[in-house]
Amino acid sequence: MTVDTPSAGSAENVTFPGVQRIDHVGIAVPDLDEAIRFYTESFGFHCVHQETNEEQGVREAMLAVGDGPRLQLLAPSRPDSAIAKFLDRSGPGLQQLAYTVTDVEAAADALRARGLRLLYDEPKRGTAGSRINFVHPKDAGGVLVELVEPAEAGNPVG
Ligand code: V0V
Repeated sequence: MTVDTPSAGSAENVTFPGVQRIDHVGIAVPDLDEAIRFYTESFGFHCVHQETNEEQGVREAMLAVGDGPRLQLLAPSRPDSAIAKFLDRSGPGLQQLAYTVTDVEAAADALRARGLRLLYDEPKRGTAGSRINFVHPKDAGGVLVELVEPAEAGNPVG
């Protein structure tokens, strides 16, 4: 398989984005309460957090099992949101893969330097006061990649 790598500078002047771990996997769902029920009753996840993010147009729930990455269930809170568009086009399913980073601005800069398109010029507010940005799926092998700087690691946005 041939993989096209975005144009980048020479190895010595390119920094890495500071990815620490997989933070969560985001799943688009039409009905949040029904999806929470499905994942808790079928797989033994438990819901650790819920909120509505008006800017992103989502009602979301974080589900945990053990100490591994979390599942983020994402339901649209309005019809013009990214999740509503995703559901219309693709139906329910995997929408994003999120990485924990130490510094979301530094991570975004490092990825921009490699030629990847970031969706936002500045970080937005994510779950539980985290700071987030996204890599365009067309620049990341067809995967919408989210960068998450947890609130504890820096100053929350908004
Ligand atoms: C679209 N495409 C995807 C995709 N969404 N590919 C993989 N995964 C996805 N999730 C493909 C689509 O099929 C097209 O492919 C192409 O990208 C461009 O599509 P488009 O029509 O131009 O773009 P849109 O309008 O569908 O927008 C796609 C993006 C949008 C990624 C730009 O969804 C976005 O802004 N997402 C970031 C915000 C977000 O996802 N918020 C909800 C989660 P073809 O047909 O050209 O081949 S909020 C959240 O995660 C929070 C709060 C948190 O974690 O804390």
